[in-house]
Amino acid sequence: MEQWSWPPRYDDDYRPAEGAKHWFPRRETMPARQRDELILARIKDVMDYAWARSPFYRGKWEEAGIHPSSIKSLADFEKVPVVRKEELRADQAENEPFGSYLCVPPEEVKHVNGTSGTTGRPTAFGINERDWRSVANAHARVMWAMGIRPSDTVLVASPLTLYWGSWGAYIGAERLGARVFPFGAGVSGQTTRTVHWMKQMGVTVFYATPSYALRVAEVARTEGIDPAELGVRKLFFSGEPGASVPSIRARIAEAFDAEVYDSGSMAEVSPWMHLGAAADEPGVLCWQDLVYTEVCDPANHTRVDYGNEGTPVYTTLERTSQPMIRLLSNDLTRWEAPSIERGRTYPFLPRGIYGRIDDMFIVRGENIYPSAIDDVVMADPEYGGEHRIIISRESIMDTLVVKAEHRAELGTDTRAWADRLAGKLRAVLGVGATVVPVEQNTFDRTAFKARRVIDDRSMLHQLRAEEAP
Ligand code: 8LE
Repeated sequence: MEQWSWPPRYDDDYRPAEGAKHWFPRRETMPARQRDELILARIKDVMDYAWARSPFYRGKWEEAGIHPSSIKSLADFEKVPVVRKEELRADQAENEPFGSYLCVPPEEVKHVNGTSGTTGRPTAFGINERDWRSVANAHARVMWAMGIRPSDTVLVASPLTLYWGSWGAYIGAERLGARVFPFGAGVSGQTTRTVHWMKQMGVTVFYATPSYALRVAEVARTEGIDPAELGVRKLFFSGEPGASVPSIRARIAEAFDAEVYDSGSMAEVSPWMHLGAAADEPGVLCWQDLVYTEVCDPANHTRVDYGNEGTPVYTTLERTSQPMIRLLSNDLTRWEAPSIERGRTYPFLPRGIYGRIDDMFIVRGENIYPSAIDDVVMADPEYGGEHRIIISRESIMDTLVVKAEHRAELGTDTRAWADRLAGKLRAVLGVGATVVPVEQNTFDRTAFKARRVIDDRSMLHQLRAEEAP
């Protein structure tokens, strides 16, 4: 198979012909069953490698009575215990700075990325040069499938911090041979400059979070620039739900008059574009030969059948520095069987990742995802650009309040609009929501991942805990 070896070795000079649809046609279109056999063999290589080098993995597997040699099928592999992010964090705290799951000598680590550390201890990602190149090659390949070409100018409009999203997009675009424009995001006043620089540099491809794309469009308009006139032909995203949420996707596509591609799993399992779209449609493919994805039952971590919902569990097949072997995402998605109709024989997540299991809340027995509320609210033509979701506990019942900005300039009746929106929410969610209209620009905009849910119940729980003896 094309440049398929362990440890990975890519020809950095390779690039398909401009008109080619696939970067690696065989790897991308071979019968899924045949690929699975190669993946199984690779999983064994990766497990042997980690067993020999990582006290973290060896200890974990010994405790579970598993030796790499006992994995004879992909079904056997489901018995390998999942890794939780907390375990990585704890192991790293004990084995500074990269944890005992680092499988190369620390001197070999040439790039450091990390989690933001807004919740708990930040985790450092130590990446050797080989992995950095593999990620660049993998991302170039997925971006090629999005139709990005060397003649493009790719704007990286996510924070150029420890966040792997930005760097992953950067090195992918660079490897593909495109022109990369790392403008970043998150600095005060930067968005206005972004808009003007986009125009000036002739940006044709835009990478950021979906929330930030909408912000850029909003600021462009206040600057008197129609975002559709900026010349962007494609936008690709990662970091949060949005690019596969119909109304958000439509808003972005319409604003920029361009194609929208979803991508993204988790920084730990970079190449994170292994969940990446290959067409201008909602959903992502699971590029199994890069990172093997199993959509699993959250209770027992075995694969659910195609057609069902579950939580993705990821295994990197090309990482040598900090390989991830069955990393539990705690996100939620639904997967479908591979079909050559989609141009690549990979499983498909038709709605992308819809959110974190932890972010789901239950109001009167109904499971509700913030992204489902976003979808309804953002589909409304009178929606003013930002909202907040407040779950509060009045008496015994949980209640859902959505504070949404209303476009007052339309001159329509705000109260009637709020009632109408509440009706739409009830129809979709199955529970009533109170819609509180607020003025436009009431809420802060984000340059990164949106945080729209305010959970009043946690405040209540906290008060109770403090009251307890
Ligand atoms: C729905 C993938 C990357 C580097 O952009 C990223 O955000 O990684 P990070 O910071 O480790 O956050 C991972 C989490 O972001 C995932 O577990 C998931 O909850 C969310 N996420 C990332 N990409 C998407 C996403 N949720 N759709 C996406 N495309």
